[in-house]
Amino acid sequence: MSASPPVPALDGVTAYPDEFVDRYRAAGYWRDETLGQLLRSWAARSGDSTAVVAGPVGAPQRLSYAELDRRVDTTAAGLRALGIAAADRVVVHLPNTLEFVVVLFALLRCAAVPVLALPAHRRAEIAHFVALSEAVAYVVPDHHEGFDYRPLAAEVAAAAPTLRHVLVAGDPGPHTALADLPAGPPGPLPDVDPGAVALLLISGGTTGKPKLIPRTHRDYAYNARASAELCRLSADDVYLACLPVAHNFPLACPGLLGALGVGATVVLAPTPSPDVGFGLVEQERVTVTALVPPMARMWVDAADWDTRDRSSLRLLQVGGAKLDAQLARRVGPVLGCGLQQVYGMAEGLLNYTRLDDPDDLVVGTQGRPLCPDDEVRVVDGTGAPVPPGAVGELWTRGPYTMRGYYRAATYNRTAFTADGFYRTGDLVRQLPTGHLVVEGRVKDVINRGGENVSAATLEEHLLAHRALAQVAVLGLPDETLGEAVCAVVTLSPDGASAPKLKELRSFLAGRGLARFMCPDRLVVRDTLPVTGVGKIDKRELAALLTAAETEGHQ
Ligand code: OOB
Repeated sequence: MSASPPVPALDGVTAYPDEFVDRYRAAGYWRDETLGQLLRSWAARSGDSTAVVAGPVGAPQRLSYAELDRRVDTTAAGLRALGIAAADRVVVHLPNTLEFVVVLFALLRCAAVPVLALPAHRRAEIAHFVALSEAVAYVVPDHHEGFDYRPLAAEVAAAAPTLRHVLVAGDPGPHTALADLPAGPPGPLPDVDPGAVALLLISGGTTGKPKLIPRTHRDYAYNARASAELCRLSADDVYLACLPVAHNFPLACPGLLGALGVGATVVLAPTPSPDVGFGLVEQERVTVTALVPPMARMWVDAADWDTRDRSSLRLLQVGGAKLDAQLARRVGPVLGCGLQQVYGMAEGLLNYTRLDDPDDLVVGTQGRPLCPDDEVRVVDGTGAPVPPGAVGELWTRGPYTMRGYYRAATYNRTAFTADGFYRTGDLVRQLPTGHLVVEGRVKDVINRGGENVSAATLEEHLLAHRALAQVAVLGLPDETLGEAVCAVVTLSPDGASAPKLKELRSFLAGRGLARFMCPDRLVVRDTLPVTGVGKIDKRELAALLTAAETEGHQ
Protein backbone atom coordinates (compact mmCIF):
# COMPACT_ATOMS: atom_id res chain seq x y z
CA MET A 1 0.00 0.00 0.00
CA SER A 2 1.39 3.42 -0.90
CA ALA A 3 1.48 6.06 1.82
CA SER A 4 -1.22 8.69 1.52
CA PRO A 5 -0.52 12.39 2.04
CA PRO A 6 -1.33 13.75 5.49
CA VAL A 7 -4.91 14.93 5.89
CA PRO A 8 -5.29 18.69 6.44
CA ALA A 9 -7.06 19.72 9.67
CA LEU A 10 -10.37 21.59 9.53
CA ASP A 11 -10.41 25.25 10.47
CA GLY A 12 -13.00 26.58 12.91
CA VAL A 13 -12.82 23.60 15.29
CA THR A 14 -12.01 23.91 19.01
CA ALA A 15 -9.60 21.16 20.01
CA TYR A 16 -9.74 19.28 23.32
CA PRO A 17 -6.90 20.62 25.54
CA ASP A 18 -3.87 18.30 25.80
CA GLU A 19 -4.50 17.38 29.42
CA PHE A 20 -7.94 16.01 28.45
CA VAL A 21 -6.58 14.19 25.43
CA ASP A 22 -4.12 12.44 27.73
CA ARG A 23 -6.78 11.68 30.31
CA TYR A 24 -9.35 10.26 27.87
CA ARG A 25 -6.73 8.18 26.08
CA ALA A 26 -5.26 6.86 29.33
CA ALA A 27 -8.72 5.86 30.54
CA GLY A 28 -9.22 3.87 27.33
CA TYR A 29 -12.22 5.85 26.07
CA TRP A 30 -10.26 7.15 23.13
CA ARG A 31 -8.51 4.60 21.01
CA ASP A 32 -6.38 5.07 17.95
CA GLU A 33 -9.19 4.18 15.61
CA THR A 34 -10.99 5.94 12.78
CA LEU A 35 -14.49 5.20 11.60
CA GLY A 36 -13.36 4.27 8.08
CA GLN A 37 -10.89 1.71 9.43
CA LEU A 38 -13.37 0.36 11.91
CA LEU A 39 -15.70 -0.81 9.14
CA ARG A 40 -12.74 -2.73 7.66
CA SER A 41 -12.15 -4.55 10.93
CA TRP A 42 -15.87 -5.24 11.40
CA ALA A 43 -15.93 -6.77 7.91
CA ALA A 44 -12.92 -8.92 8.76
CA ARG A 45 -14.72 -10.13 11.88
CA SER A 46 -18.33 -10.54 10.66
CA GLY A 47 -17.85 -10.86 6.85
CA ASP A 48 -20.82 -13.04 5.92
CA SER A 49 -23.28 -11.82 8.54
CA THR A 50 -25.95 -9.37 7.47
CA ALA A 51 -24.88 -5.83 8.23
CA VAL A 52 -27.71 -3.76 6.78
CA VAL A 53 -31.25 -4.41 5.60
CA ALA A 54 -33.16 -1.68 3.78
CA GLY A 55 -35.94 -1.12 1.33
CA PRO A 56 -39.62 -1.92 1.31
CA VAL A 57 -41.17 -4.41 3.73
CA GLY A 58 -41.52 -7.70 1.85
CA ALA A 59 -38.71 -7.01 -0.64
CA PRO A 60 -35.77 -5.73 1.36
CA GLN A 61 -32.19 -5.43 0.10
CA ARG A 62 -29.50 -6.95 2.32
CA LEU A 63 -25.78 -6.33 2.50
CA SER A 64 -23.35 -8.52 4.41
CA TYR A 65 -20.46 -6.86 6.24
CA ALA A 66 -18.08 -7.95 3.47
CA GLU A 67 -20.39 -6.63 0.72
CA LEU A 68 -20.84 -3.34 2.55
CA ASP A 69 -17.09 -2.97 2.93
CA ARG A 70 -16.58 -3.62 -0.80
CA ARG A 71 -19.32 -1.20 -1.85
CA VAL A 72 -17.84 1.43 0.40
CA ASP A 73 -14.44 0.95 -1.25
CA THR A 74 -15.90 1.25 -4.76
CA THR A 75 -17.85 4.38 -3.85
CA ALA A 76 -14.84 5.92 -2.08
CA ALA A 77 -12.75 5.34 -5.19
CA GLY A 78 -15.47 6.98 -7.32
CA LEU A 79 -15.68 9.98 -4.99
CA ARG A 80 -11.90 10.36 -5.10
CA ALA A 81 -11.96 10.14 -8.90
CA LEU A 82 -14.51 12.99 -8.90
CA GLY A 83 -11.96 15.07 -7.02
CA ILE A 84 -13.40 14.83 -3.51
CA ALA A 85 -10.39 15.14 -1.27
CA ALA A 86 -9.48 14.79 2.37
CA ALA A 87 -11.14 17.41 4.63
CA ASP A 88 -13.63 18.41 1.92
CA ARG A 89 -17.12 18.85 3.33
CA VAL A 90 -20.02 17.03 1.69
CA VAL A 91 -23.65 17.60 2.68
CA VAL A 92 -25.38 14.21 2.87
CA HIS A 93 -29.17 14.52 2.67
CA LEU A 94 -30.25 10.89 2.38
CA PRO A 95 -33.09 9.04 4.10
CA ASN A 96 -32.76 5.60 5.70
CA THR A 97 -31.38 3.70 2.72
CA LEU A 98 -28.37 1.52 1.92
CA GLU A 99 -26.93 4.49 0.06
CA PHE A 100 -26.82 6.47 3.29
CA VAL A 101 -24.61 3.87 4.92
CA VAL A 102 -22.40 3.40 1.87
CA VAL A 103 -21.93 7.14 1.25
CA LEU A 104 -21.26 7.86 4.93
CA PHE A 105 -18.46 5.29 5.16
CA ALA A 106 -17.13 6.10 1.68
CA LEU A 107 -16.70 9.74 2.67
CA LEU A 108 -15.05 8.72 5.93
CA ARG A 109 -12.69 6.50 3.91
CA CYS A 110 -11.79 9.50 1.72
CA ALA A 111 -11.20 11.48 4.93
CA ALA A 112 -13.87 13.85 3.61
CA VAL A 113 -16.27 15.24 6.21
CA PRO A 114 -19.97 14.38 5.87
CA VAL A 115 -22.44 17.04 7.04
CA LEU A 116 -25.48 15.01 8.05
CA ALA A 117 -28.68 16.83 7.11
CA LEU A 118 -32.08 15.35 7.98
CA PRO A 119 -34.47 14.32 5.16
CA ALA A 120 -37.01 16.90 6.35
CA HIS A 121 -34.59 19.80 5.92
CA ARG A 122 -35.39 22.08 3.00
CA ARG A 123 -33.74 24.89 1.08
CA ALA A 124 -33.15 27.37 3.90
CA GLU A 125 -31.37 24.82 6.10
CA ILE A 126 -29.46 23.10 3.30
CA ALA A 127 -28.27 26.39 1.79
CA HIS A 128 -27.05 27.36 5.27
CA PHE A 129 -25.16 24.07 5.80
CA VAL A 130 -23.59 24.28 2.33
CA ALA A 131 -22.53 27.91 2.76
CA LEU A 132 -21.23 27.53 6.32
CA SER A 133 -19.24 24.39 5.55
CA GLU A 134 -18.24 25.50 2.03
CA ALA A 135 -19.33 22.07 0.88
CA VAL A 136 -17.97 20.78 -2.43
CA ALA A 137 -20.70 18.19 -2.96
CA TYR A 138 -24.33 17.55 -2.00
CA VAL A 139 -25.87 14.05 -1.99
CA VAL A 140 -29.65 13.60 -2.31
CA PRO A 141 -32.18 10.89 -3.11
CA ASP A 142 -34.32 11.34 -6.22
CA HIS A 143 -37.56 11.16 -4.21
CA HIS A 144 -38.47 10.52 -0.63
CA GLU A 145 -41.92 10.67 0.97
CA GLY A 146 -43.38 12.36 -2.08
CA PHE A 147 -40.72 15.07 -2.30
CA ASP A 148 -38.41 15.44 -5.32
CA TYR A 149 -34.98 16.46 -4.03
CA ARG A 150 -33.46 17.19 -7.46
CA PRO A 151 -34.99 20.66 -8.04
CA LEU A 152 -34.02 21.56 -4.47
CA ALA A 153 -30.45 20.46 -5.23
CA ALA A 154 -30.42 22.52 -8.44
CA GLU A 155 -31.58 25.61 -6.54
CA VAL A 156 -29.03 25.12 -3.78
CA ALA A 157 -26.23 24.49 -6.29
CA ALA A 158 -27.09 27.60 -8.32
CA ALA A 159 -26.52 29.76 -5.25
CA ALA A 160 -23.47 27.98 -3.83
CA PRO A 161 -20.14 28.83 -5.47
CA THR A 162 -18.24 26.06 -3.62
CA LEU A 163 -20.56 23.23 -4.67
CA ARG A 164 -19.02 21.25 -7.54
CA HIS A 165 -21.16 18.11 -7.53
CA VAL A 166 -24.75 17.08 -6.90
CA LEU A 167 -24.94 13.31 -6.53
CA VAL A 168 -28.26 11.51 -6.64
CA ALA A 169 -29.23 8.12 -5.26
CA GLY A 170 -31.63 6.86 -7.95
CA ASP A 171 -32.66 8.69 -11.11
CA PRO A 172 -30.26 11.67 -11.30
CA GLY A 173 -32.27 14.05 -13.52
CA PRO A 174 -29.82 16.80 -14.51
CA HIS A 175 -27.27 15.74 -11.86
CA THR A 176 -24.82 12.83 -11.45
CA ALA A 177 -26.04 9.39 -10.41
CA LEU A 178 -24.25 7.87 -7.43
CA ALA A 179 -24.37 4.63 -9.39
CA ASP A 180 -22.38 6.25 -12.23
CA LEU A 181 -19.39 7.59 -10.32
CA PRO A 182 -16.19 7.25 -12.34
CA ALA A 183 -14.26 4.10 -11.59
CA GLY A 184 -11.10 4.83 -9.68
CA PRO A 185 -8.19 2.89 -8.27
CA PRO A 186 -9.05 1.47 -4.83
CA GLY A 187 -6.64 3.91 -3.07
CA PRO A 188 -5.15 3.16 0.35
CA LEU A 189 -7.07 4.10 3.47
CA PRO A 190 -5.95 7.68 4.14
CA ASP A 191 -3.76 8.27 7.13
CA VAL A 192 -6.39 9.95 9.29
CA ASP A 193 -5.66 11.29 12.76
CA PRO A 194 -8.16 9.64 15.15
CA GLY A 195 -8.48 13.05 16.80
CA ALA A 196 -9.55 14.67 13.52
CA VAL A 197 -13.15 15.66 12.84
CA ALA A 198 -14.97 12.68 11.29
CA LEU A 199 -18.34 14.30 10.68
CA LEU A 200 -20.50 17.33 11.33
CA LEU A 201 -23.86 16.76 13.01
CA ILE A 202 -26.70 19.26 13.01
CA SER A 203 -27.66 20.81 16.36
CA GLY A 204 -31.18 20.16 17.59
CA GLY A 205 -31.27 23.61 19.21
CA THR A 206 -34.35 25.71 18.76
CA THR A 207 -32.77 29.15 18.73
CA GLY A 208 -31.40 30.70 15.56
CA LYS A 209 -30.03 28.75 12.63
CA PRO A 210 -28.98 25.15 13.24
CA LYS A 211 -25.31 24.85 14.11
CA LEU A 212 -22.77 22.30 12.95
CA ILE A 213 -21.22 20.03 15.53
CA PRO A 214 -17.79 18.56 14.91
CA ARG A 215 -17.39 15.01 16.16
CA THR A 216 -13.99 13.38 16.02
CA HIS A 217 -13.31 9.77 15.03
CA ARG A 218 -12.27 8.71 18.50
CA ASP A 219 -14.97 10.52 20.43
CA TYR A 220 -17.71 9.26 18.14
CA ALA A 221 -16.32 5.72 18.10
CA TYR A 222 -16.39 5.81 21.91
CA ASN A 223 -19.93 7.26 21.88
CA ALA A 224 -21.19 4.29 19.83
CA ARG A 225 -19.12 1.56 21.51
CA ALA A 226 -19.92 2.59 25.09
CA SER A 227 -23.61 2.99 24.23
CA ALA A 228 -23.69 -0.49 22.68
CA GLU A 229 -22.11 -1.95 25.78
CA LEU A 230 -24.57 -0.17 28.06
CA CYS A 231 -27.48 -1.57 25.99
CA ARG A 232 -25.83 -5.01 25.98
CA LEU A 233 -25.93 -5.17 22.21
CA SER A 234 -24.45 -8.32 20.71
CA ALA A 235 -24.12 -9.96 17.31
CA ASP A 236 -27.54 -11.57 17.94
CA ASP A 237 -29.29 -8.21 18.03
CA VAL A 238 -31.27 -6.64 15.22
CA TYR A 239 -31.42 -2.85 15.55
CA LEU A 240 -34.23 -1.03 13.74
CA ALA A 241 -33.54 2.58 12.72
CA CYS A 242 -36.97 4.22 12.52
CA LEU A 243 -35.75 7.73 13.22
CA PRO A 244 -33.78 9.39 10.43
CA VAL A 245 -30.40 7.74 10.72
CA ALA A 246 -28.56 11.00 10.05
CA HIS A 247 -29.58 11.99 13.60
CA ASN A 248 -27.17 11.23 16.42
CA PHE A 249 -29.67 9.06 18.34
CA PRO A 250 -30.21 6.32 15.69
CA LEU A 251 -26.73 6.84 14.27
CA ALA A 252 -24.58 6.28 17.32
CA CYS A 253 -26.57 5.92 20.57
CA PRO A 254 -25.89 3.01 19.98
CA GLY A 255 -27.76 3.05 16.68
CA LEU A 256 -26.21 2.09 13.37
CA LEU A 257 -22.58 2.49 14.43
CA GLY A 258 -22.98 0.78 17.79
CA ALA A 259 -24.80 -2.15 16.21
CA LEU A 260 -22.25 -2.63 13.41
CA GLY A 261 -19.51 -2.42 16.03
CA VAL A 262 -20.76 -5.62 17.69
CA GLY A 263 -21.64 -7.50 14.49
CA ALA A 264 -25.40 -7.01 14.84
CA THR A 265 -27.82 -6.38 11.94
CA VAL A 266 -29.20 -2.91 11.25
CA VAL A 267 -32.62 -2.59 9.64
CA LEU A 268 -33.39 0.79 8.08
CA ALA A 269 -37.08 1.73 8.11
CA PRO A 270 -38.01 3.87 5.10
CA THR A 271 -40.61 5.78 7.14
CA PRO A 272 -41.20 6.01 10.88
CA SER A 273 -44.84 4.89 11.01
CA PRO A 274 -45.81 2.12 13.41
CA ASP A 275 -47.33 0.29 10.43
CA VAL A 276 -43.96 -0.01 8.68
CA GLY A 277 -42.13 -0.43 11.99
CA PHE A 278 -44.31 -3.35 13.15
CA GLY A 279 -43.95 -4.98 9.73
CA LEU A 280 -40.18 -4.83 10.02
CA VAL A 281 -40.15 -5.96 13.65
CA GLU A 282 -42.08 -9.08 12.66
CA GLN A 283 -40.21 -9.76 9.42
CA GLU A 284 -36.66 -9.14 10.68
CA ARG A 285 -37.13 -10.20 14.32
CA VAL A 286 -36.03 -6.76 15.54
CA THR A 287 -34.72 -6.68 19.12
CA VAL A 288 -33.97 -2.98 19.74
CA THR A 289 -35.26 0.31 18.37
CA ALA A 290 -35.30 4.01 19.23
CA LEU A 291 -38.15 6.52 19.03
CA VAL A 292 -38.95 10.09 20.02
CA PRO A 293 -41.93 10.45 22.41
CA PRO A 294 -44.59 11.43 19.82
CA MET A 295 -43.69 8.28 17.85
CA ALA A 296 -43.58 6.14 20.97
CA ARG A 297 -47.14 7.29 21.62
CA MET A 298 -48.17 6.21 18.12
CA TRP A 299 -46.51 2.83 18.58
CA VAL A 300 -48.16 2.22 21.92
CA ASP A 301 -51.58 3.30 20.60
CA ALA A 302 -51.21 1.13 17.48
CA ALA A 303 -50.04 -1.88 19.50
CA ASP A 304 -53.44 -1.93 21.20
CA TRP A 305 -55.02 -3.34 18.03
CA ASP A 306 -52.16 -4.37 15.70
CA THR A 307 -51.62 -8.09 16.14
CA ARG A 308 -48.32 -8.51 14.34
CA ASP A 309 -45.64 -10.46 16.19
CA ARG A 310 -43.45 -8.19 18.29
CA SER A 311 -42.15 -10.87 20.61
CA SER A 312 -38.54 -10.38 19.43
CA LEU A 313 -38.42 -6.79 20.73
CA ARG A 314 -36.42 -6.57 23.97
CA LEU A 315 -35.70 -2.86 24.29
CA LEU A 316 -37.36 0.37 23.23
CA GLN A 317 -35.21 3.46 23.67
CA VAL A 318 -37.15 6.72 23.93
CA GLY A 319 -35.46 10.10 23.90
CA GLY A 320 -35.09 13.43 22.20
CA ALA A 321 -37.81 15.10 24.26
CA LYS A 322 -39.43 14.50 27.62
CA LEU A 323 -41.36 11.26 27.84
CA ASP A 324 -44.30 11.70 30.13
CA ALA A 325 -44.50 9.22 32.96
CA GLN A 326 -47.94 7.88 32.02
CA LEU A 327 -46.82 6.95 28.53
CA ALA A 328 -43.58 5.55 29.95
CA ARG A 329 -45.59 3.23 32.17
CA ARG A 330 -47.58 1.86 29.21
CA VAL A 331 -44.53 0.93 27.09
CA GLY A 332 -43.54 -2.30 28.84
CA PRO A 333 -47.00 -3.87 29.22
CA VAL A 334 -48.27 -2.84 25.78
CA LEU A 335 -45.20 -3.48 23.64
CA GLY A 336 -43.89 -6.33 25.74
CA CYS A 337 -40.33 -4.99 25.95
CA GLY A 338 -38.05 -3.04 28.26
CA LEU A 339 -37.96 0.75 28.19
CA GLN A 340 -34.84 2.88 28.24
CA GLN A 341 -35.01 6.65 28.50
CA VAL A 342 -32.28 8.51 26.65
CA TYR A 343 -31.52 12.15 27.24
CA GLY A 344 -28.90 13.12 24.74
CA MET A 345 -27.70 15.87 22.47
CA ALA A 346 -25.78 16.01 19.23
CA GLU A 347 -23.22 18.12 21.11
CA GLY A 348 -22.24 15.02 23.08
CA LEU A 349 -23.47 14.09 26.56
CA LEU A 350 -25.72 11.05 26.69
CA ASN A 351 -27.78 9.97 29.66
CA TYR A 352 -29.35 6.54 29.75
CA THR A 353 -31.49 4.68 32.22
CA ARG A 354 -29.73 1.36 32.81
CA LEU A 355 -31.28 -1.98 31.84
CA ASP A 356 -31.33 -3.05 35.49
CA ASP A 357 -32.54 0.23 36.97
CA PRO A 358 -35.66 -0.05 39.14
CA ASP A 359 -38.94 0.88 37.42
CA ASP A 360 -39.34 4.22 39.19
CA LEU A 361 -36.03 5.44 37.75
CA VAL A 362 -36.80 4.09 34.26
CA VAL A 363 -40.23 5.71 34.24
CA GLY A 364 -39.47 8.87 36.16
CA THR A 365 -36.00 9.97 35.03
CA GLN A 366 -34.12 10.62 31.82
CA GLY A 367 -31.15 8.50 32.85
CA ARG A 368 -27.65 9.20 34.06
CA PRO A 369 -24.44 9.98 32.16
CA LEU A 370 -22.92 7.27 30.00
CA CYS A 371 -19.31 7.77 31.01
CA PRO A 372 -17.71 7.98 34.48
CA ASP A 373 -15.73 10.96 33.13
CA ASP A 374 -18.80 12.90 32.01
CA GLU A 375 -18.74 15.97 34.23
CA VAL A 376 -22.13 17.48 34.95
CA ARG A 377 -22.87 20.65 36.88
CA VAL A 378 -26.33 21.90 37.72
CA VAL A 379 -26.07 25.65 38.17
CA ASP A 380 -28.16 28.74 38.89
CA GLY A 381 -28.29 31.92 36.81
CA THR A 382 -24.93 33.07 38.18
CA GLY A 383 -23.19 29.80 37.36
CA ALA A 384 -23.03 28.69 41.01
CA PRO A 385 -24.00 25.06 41.78
CA VAL A 386 -27.59 24.71 43.04
CA PRO A 387 -28.21 22.70 46.24
CA PRO A 388 -28.46 18.93 45.65
CA GLY A 389 -31.79 18.02 44.03
CA ALA A 390 -32.68 21.59 43.04
CA VAL A 391 -33.46 22.61 39.46
CA GLY A 392 -30.77 24.40 37.51
CA GLU A 393 -29.14 24.61 34.10
CA LEU A 394 -27.03 21.63 33.08
CA TRP A 395 -23.42 22.30 32.12
CA THR A 396 -21.29 19.44 30.90
CA ARG A 397 -17.83 18.43 29.73
CA GLY A 398 -16.49 15.00 28.86
CA PRO A 399 -14.81 12.58 26.46
CA TYR A 400 -17.46 12.81 23.74
CA THR A 401 -18.81 16.34 24.28
CA MET A 402 -17.50 18.82 21.75
CA ARG A 403 -15.61 21.93 22.80
CA GLY A 404 -17.10 24.32 20.27
CA TYR A 405 -19.53 24.54 17.36
CA TYR A 406 -17.98 24.56 13.90
CA ARG A 407 -17.00 28.03 12.66
CA ALA A 408 -18.91 29.79 15.42
CA ALA A 409 -16.23 31.56 17.45
CA THR A 410 -18.50 34.35 18.67
CA TYR A 411 -21.40 32.09 19.62
CA ASN A 412 -19.00 29.66 21.32
CA ARG A 413 -17.99 32.37 23.78
CA THR A 414 -21.47 32.25 25.28
CA ALA A 415 -22.31 28.58 24.65
CA PHE A 416 -19.21 27.38 26.55
CA THR A 417 -17.56 28.38 29.80
CA ALA A 418 -13.91 29.39 29.83
CA ASP A 419 -13.01 25.94 31.15
CA GLY A 420 -14.83 24.14 28.36
CA PHE A 421 -18.20 23.23 29.84
CA TYR A 422 -21.06 23.25 27.34
CA ARG A 423 -24.03 25.24 28.60
CA THR A 424 -26.88 22.98 27.49
CA GLY A 425 -29.74 25.41 28.13
CA ASP A 426 -31.64 22.47 29.66
CA LEU A 427 -33.12 22.73 33.14
CA VAL A 428 -32.59 19.57 35.15
CA ARG A 429 -32.46 18.24 38.65
CA GLN A 430 -30.17 15.45 39.72
CA LEU A 431 -31.17 12.66 42.08
CA PRO A 432 -28.73 11.13 44.59
CA THR A 433 -28.37 8.17 42.18
CA GLY A 434 -26.98 10.57 39.55
CA HIS A 435 -30.09 10.28 37.40
CA LEU A 436 -31.32 13.48 35.78
CA VAL A 437 -34.87 14.67 35.47
CA VAL A 438 -35.33 17.18 32.65
CA GLU A 439 -37.51 20.07 33.80
CA GLY A 440 -37.60 22.13 30.61
CA ARG A 441 -35.42 24.64 28.81
CA VAL A 442 -33.94 27.77 30.36
CA LYS A 443 -35.65 29.82 27.67
CA ASP A 444 -38.94 27.91 27.86
CA VAL A 445 -40.25 30.04 30.67
CA ILE A 446 -43.21 32.29 29.90
CA ASN A 447 -43.29 35.73 31.48
CA ARG A 448 -46.98 36.20 32.19
CA GLY A 449 -47.39 39.71 33.53
CA GLY A 450 -44.22 39.34 35.61
CA GLU A 451 -44.94 35.81 36.85
CA ASN A 452 -42.75 33.02 35.51
CA VAL A 453 -44.62 30.05 34.08
CA SER A 454 -42.59 26.94 33.26
CA ALA A 455 -43.97 25.48 30.03
CA ALA A 456 -42.67 22.01 30.91
CA THR A 457 -44.35 21.96 34.33
CA LEU A 458 -47.67 23.02 32.91
CA GLU A 459 -47.38 20.48 30.08
CA GLU A 460 -46.81 17.71 32.59
CA HIS A 461 -49.93 18.63 34.56
CA LEU A 462 -52.06 18.95 31.43
CA LEU A 463 -50.94 15.53 30.20
CA ALA A 464 -52.51 14.03 33.30
CA HIS A 465 -55.92 14.98 31.84
CA ARG A 466 -57.31 11.86 30.23
CA ALA A 467 -58.81 13.65 27.23
CA LEU A 468 -55.42 15.03 26.13
CA ALA A 469 -52.83 13.12 24.10
CA GLN A 470 -50.19 15.73 23.29
CA VAL A 471 -49.62 19.13 24.80
CA ALA A 472 -47.40 22.08 23.95
CA VAL A 473 -47.46 25.22 26.09
CA LEU A 474 -46.23 28.45 24.56
CA GLY A 475 -46.09 32.12 25.40
CA LEU A 476 -47.86 34.30 22.86
CA PRO A 477 -47.64 38.11 22.70
CA ASP A 478 -50.42 39.73 24.69
CA GLU A 479 -51.19 43.43 25.09
CA THR A 480 -51.95 43.39 28.80
CA LEU A 481 -49.86 40.47 30.08
CA GLY A 482 -46.83 40.82 27.83
CA GLU A 483 -47.06 37.09 27.23
CA ALA A 484 -50.18 34.96 27.52
CA VAL A 485 -50.01 31.24 28.29
CA CYS A 486 -51.36 29.21 25.41
CA ALA A 487 -51.92 25.44 25.59
CA VAL A 488 -52.05 23.68 22.24
CA VAL A 489 -53.36 20.13 22.54
CA THR A 490 -54.35 17.04 20.61
CA LEU A 491 -57.05 14.72 21.92
CA SER A 492 -56.70 11.11 23.09
CA PRO A 493 -57.77 8.56 20.50
CA ASP A 494 -60.29 6.98 22.88
CA GLY A 495 -62.93 9.43 21.70
CA ALA A 496 -63.06 11.70 24.75
CA SER A 497 -64.58 15.07 23.87
CA ALA A 498 -62.50 18.23 23.89
CA PRO A 499 -62.40 19.87 27.33
CA LYS A 500 -63.20 23.58 27.56
CA LEU A 501 -60.61 26.04 28.87
CA LYS A 502 -62.67 26.59 32.02
CA GLU A 503 -62.73 22.88 32.75
CA LEU A 504 -58.98 22.58 32.27
CA ARG A 505 -58.40 25.44 34.64
CA SER A 506 -60.42 23.81 37.39
CA PHE A 507 -58.66 20.51 36.66
CA LEU A 508 -55.31 22.27 37.15
CA ALA A 509 -56.55 24.07 40.27
CA GLY A 510 -57.56 20.65 41.59
CA ARG A 511 -53.95 19.55 41.12
CA GLY A 512 -52.85 22.46 43.30
CA LEU A 513 -51.57 24.70 40.55
CA ALA A 514 -51.50 28.47 41.10
CA ARG A 515 -54.00 30.52 39.08
CA PHE A 516 -51.28 32.40 37.20
CA MET A 517 -49.91 29.08 35.94
CA CYS A 518 -53.17 28.20 34.18
CA PRO A 519 -53.49 28.67 30.43
CA ASP A 520 -55.14 31.82 29.11
CA ARG A 521 -55.91 30.17 25.79
CA LEU A 522 -56.61 26.68 24.57
CA VAL A 523 -56.15 25.53 20.99
CA VAL A 524 -57.23 22.01 19.97
CA ARG A 525 -55.53 20.64 16.87
CA ASP A 526 -55.54 17.31 15.03
CA THR A 527 -51.75 17.15 14.99
CA LEU A 528 -48.79 19.16 16.23
CA PRO A 529 -45.95 20.09 13.85
CA VAL A 530 -42.73 18.14 14.38
CA THR A 531 -39.03 18.74 13.70
CA GLY A 532 -36.88 16.73 11.31
CA VAL A 533 -36.44 13.98 13.89
CA GLY A 534 -40.07 14.04 15.03
CA LYS A 535 -40.04 16.18 18.19
CA ILE A 536 -42.87 18.67 18.72
CA ASP A 537 -41.74 21.84 16.98
CA LYS A 538 -42.76 24.75 19.20
CA ARG A 539 -41.18 27.35 17.00
CA GLU A 540 -43.23 26.21 14.02
CA LEU A 541 -46.31 25.99 16.23
CA ALA A 542 -45.87 29.58 17.43
CA ALA A 543 -45.50 30.68 13.79
CA LEU A 544 -48.68 28.80 12.81
CA LEU A 545 -50.66 30.33 15.67
CA THR A 546 -49.41 33.83 14.95
CA ALA A 547 -50.24 33.42 11.25
CA ALA A 548 -53.74 32.15 12.10
CA GLU A 549 -54.24 35.09 14.44
CA THR A 550 -53.10 37.61 11.84
CA GLU A 551 -55.49 36.07 9.34
CA GLY A 552 -58.28 36.18 11.90
CA HIS A 553 -57.75 39.94 12.36
CA GLN A 554 -57.80 40.70 8.65
C1 OOB B 1 -31.21 14.44 20.83
O1 OOB B 1 -30.29 15.32 20.34
P1 OOB B 1 -30.63 16.77 19.74
O2 OOB B 1 -29.31 17.38 19.51
O3 OOB B 1 -31.57 16.64 18.60
O4 OOB B 1 -31.44 17.57 20.86
C2 OOB B 1 -30.89 17.77 22.14
C3 OOB B 1 -31.88 18.41 23.08
C4 OOB B 1 -31.43 18.38 24.52
O5 OOB B 1 -30.56 19.45 24.82
C5 OOB B 1 -32.75 18.48 25.23
O6 OOB B 1 -33.22 19.80 25.23
C6 OOB B 1 -33.67 17.65 24.39
O7 OOB B 1 -33.12 17.69 23.07
N1 OOB B 1 -33.75 16.25 24.84
C7 OOB B 1 -34.55 15.83 25.85
C8 OOB B 1 -34.37 14.43 25.93
N2 OOB B 1 -33.47 14.06 24.98
C9 OOB B 1 -33.12 15.21 24.33
N3 OOB B 1 -35.38 16.49 26.67
C10 OOB B 1 -36.04 15.74 27.60
N4 OOB B 1 -35.93 14.41 27.71
C11 OOB B 1 -35.10 13.70 26.91
N5 OOB B 1 -35.00 12.38 27.04
O8 OOB B 1 -32.37 14.72 20.97
C12 OOB B 1 -30.68 13.11 21.21
C13 OOB B 1 -29.38 12.76 20.92
C14 OOB B 1 -28.90 11.53 21.28
C15 OOB B 1 -29.72 10.62 21.91
C16 OOB B 1 -31.03 10.96 22.20
C17 OOB B 1 -31.51 12.21 21.85
